[in-house]
Parts: sequence; structure tokens; C-alpha cells
Amino acid sequence: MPCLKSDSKNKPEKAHILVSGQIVAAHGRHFLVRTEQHNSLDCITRGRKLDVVCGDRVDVNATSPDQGIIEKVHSRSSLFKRSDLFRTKPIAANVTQVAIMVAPRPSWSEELLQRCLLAAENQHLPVLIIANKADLPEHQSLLDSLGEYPAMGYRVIPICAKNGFGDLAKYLEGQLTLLVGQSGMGKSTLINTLFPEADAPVEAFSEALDSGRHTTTHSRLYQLNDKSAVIDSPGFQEFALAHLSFSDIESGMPDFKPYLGKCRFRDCHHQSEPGCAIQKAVEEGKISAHRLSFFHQVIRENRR
Ligand SMILES: Nc1nc2c(ncn2[C@@H]2O[C@H](COP(=O)(O)OP(=O)(O)OP(=O)(O)O)[C@@H](O)[C@H]2O)c(=O)[nH]1
Ligand SMILES: [Mg+2]
Ligand SMILES: [Zn+2]
Repeated sequence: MPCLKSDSKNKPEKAHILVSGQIVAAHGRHFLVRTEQHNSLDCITRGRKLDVVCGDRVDVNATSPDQGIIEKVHSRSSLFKRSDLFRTKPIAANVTQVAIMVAPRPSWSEELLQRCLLAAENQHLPVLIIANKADLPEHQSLLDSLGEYPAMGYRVIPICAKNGFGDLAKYLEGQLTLLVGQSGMGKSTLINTLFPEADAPVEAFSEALDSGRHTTTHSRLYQLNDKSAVIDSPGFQEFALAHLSFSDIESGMPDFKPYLGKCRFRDCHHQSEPGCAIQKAVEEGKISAHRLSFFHQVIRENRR
């Protein structure tokens, strides 16, 4: 129940109401909060330091029937983010799984997919890989390229978001799913298919540049039912992981797991050390060579 508070002792009292809710849209320093009473409030934060993202649970001081000030952010069960040397870019809070969308056109990047996987692993979030645009002839080669990911524990779900969502709905049930991916992969198209009233902006990608047009500029949460929701997010072209330590990166590679702790040297960097269990697994074809070079690339980048 909302509780009534008064501002001062003697002056005519300006009552305000404290309510709890969830951030369903974040536009710079403006936020849309959906309250537990199912009202929508346009909000700003009390202090500039208060970091708020889509999915956050917050306490709001409702200053009018449709406006408020965010006073407090509740502790988060997860925070999916990327970060470079200069700043951290939180993307969504409290999500329970991450759906990474890829598609054959515009060109998708396996490296960006792997970076998202590391960010999700770091927050212990299960991942769905959505292989969109099943109607395009190049889709089979996309699926072939994703062939090794199920063995790492990632479900690969082919869909044609333009026309439907196949059996995806069952994977969304009971989850707060964050939908991420490069620009132009079809995230907002899927949102519009899942939520016909959503009217999320969608735009054709640029054939000339072979890339999306960054159509979605702000994250937005769409409620599927009482227990399930999906957050659409802006597409990206890079995904830095400066917040991850060597051991975060190591333990974020599920295909490395059976071999970790088995190298001759405890501080092995899996480069050219003798008795390295990871290099041996690569030689024996148990880990793909491109996964080890991706690992070294992220480590090198974070060292800089
Ligand atoms: N052929 C085909 N095109 C699709 C499909 N899904 C989406 N598209 C097209 O892909 C283009 C980009 O779709 P969006 O939904 O805007 O992509 P997005 O991932 O939200 O892009 P950003 O908001 O920029 O991150 C649009 O022209 C869509 O019509 C599909 O299943 N098949
Ligand atoms: Mg979009
Ligand atoms: Zn090693």
C-alpha cells in the first residue's frame, strides 16, 4: 500500500506518496516507472549519482498523479553491462536471462556474440541465441556457424521474427528476458510480433553499409504477462568488457571449464606454457582454436 507523508509540520501540507515500481523505459535522465498499482509515472532521479536502468525496482515519491522522483533503487539480482576504460554502460537490471539475436543480414559478428556471452556468464545469466531471419537463404550457414554453441550450454532458436516467434514463447515464460544484439538483427521486429500493440520502431538496415541504423535508441520493457517480460535494447557495434578480470574471462568460457585447474602452472595464461591443459584441448580438437584466440584477444585488451 502507498504510504502518505507530509512535507512540513505547520505549513499547508503538500502530501506526497511513496510507491514502488519498476523502470520500464530509460531516456537519458528521464524514466518511466510502472508502479505496483499499474500506473505509469514520468520520473527523474533525486540525485545525479543515482544510477538507474531498465528493469530496476525503485521507490518513487509521486509528486503528481503522473510524475515522480526516484528516491531509491533496490538491490539488483543481476546487472548486464558493458564497459570500456572510461565508463561502464549498464544495459538492464534484474533480468533472469539474456536473448542474443543474430541474423545473416546485415553481417553478424561472432566476436560480438561471444562478448555478450561473457557479459551474461559474468552475471550467471542463462542465454538463448536467437537466429533470426530464417526466410533468408543465408540462414542455414548462420545455423552452421552456431553449431558448436549448444555443446557449450547455449540454446540456439531459429525464428523468422517478421512472421512469428515459433516456440520462443515457451522460453520467455516466467522470465525477465533482455533482448540484445547488433543493430538491424530484428530485435524490435520480434517485439512487435510478440506484442502487437507495442509499435516499436523498426527500420530497414543499410545495404550499402551492411549494418543496422540504430533505430532503437532507448531500452524498453514490455510485459508479456504477470510473470514474464522482455526488454528491447539499442543495437551495438562494439562490446567492451573492461570490468572483467582474467578469472572472470576464464570462467566465462564454458568450453574451458573441464580443463581449468589442470594446467601444470597454477597461474597459466594458456599461451605457450608447457603442460597447458587448454592448449592441449585445442590441439585435440576439444576446444575450437578460434575460442582460444578470442580469449587471448579479450585478455590483451583488458591488460591495456
Ligand atoms: N527477411 C527478414 N527481415 C527481417 C526479419 N526480422 C526483421 N527483419 C528486418 O530487419 C530490419 C531491422 O529490423 P529491426 O527490428 O529494426 O532491427 P533491430 O535489431 O531492432 O535494430 P536496432 O534497433 O537498430 O538495434 C527491418 O528491415 C526488418 O524488417 C525476418 O525475420 N526476416
Ligand atoms: Mg530496435
Ligand atoms: Zn593453461
